[in-house]
Amino acid sequence: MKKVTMDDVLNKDIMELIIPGDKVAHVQVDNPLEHALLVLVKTGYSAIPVLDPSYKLRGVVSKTLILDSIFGMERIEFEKLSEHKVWEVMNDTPPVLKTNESFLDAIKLSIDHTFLCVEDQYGAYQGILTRSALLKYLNHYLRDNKNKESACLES
Ligand code: 2BA
Repeated sequence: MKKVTMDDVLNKDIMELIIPGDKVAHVQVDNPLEHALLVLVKTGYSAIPVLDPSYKLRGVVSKTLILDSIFGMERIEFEKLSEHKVWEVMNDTPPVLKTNESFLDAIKLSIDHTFLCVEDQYGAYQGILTRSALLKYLNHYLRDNKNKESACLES
């Protein structure tokens, strides 16, 4: 595997680390909650992006947000799953990373989020960048450097 330098890390094009939009599970703003819950349960993800019909990012919806919305004072109001739409419960200010932002910007945002939604400079949705993709890349860099240091000490 190619050695990674600190400059490589700081100048890493985040587009090389993202999961492209066509590989990311998503729901539409107008989908009923029951459809969103089904997608979340079947894919196994706890949260996924919400898009509109023009494929623009509108938010993020999670199992927790949906379940929280159907808990009434006395019972679980299952009928709400078919009556309410995704846009009513989603987080409409999801963490967004622009494609021209730096690797360090991505790390900073990822401290509080397991994944970031990625948009280009025109606001077109590109996919997601997961915290695990960033950690995997950093892990490669740190281990590579550690091995280099050990080799220097031994010689
Ligand atoms: P979570 O759903 O909370 O998933 C946390 C981690 O659990 C994932 O980390 C992955 O390592 C594992 N995991 C969960 N469901 C999985 C599944 N169905 N298949 C394989 N592994 C699964 P990451 O892969 O780094 O994902 C971080 C977050 O990004 C996920 O959080 C999810 O909210 C979102 N995500 C990742 N890939 C996605 C995709 N293809 N479509 C939609 N959302 C995705």
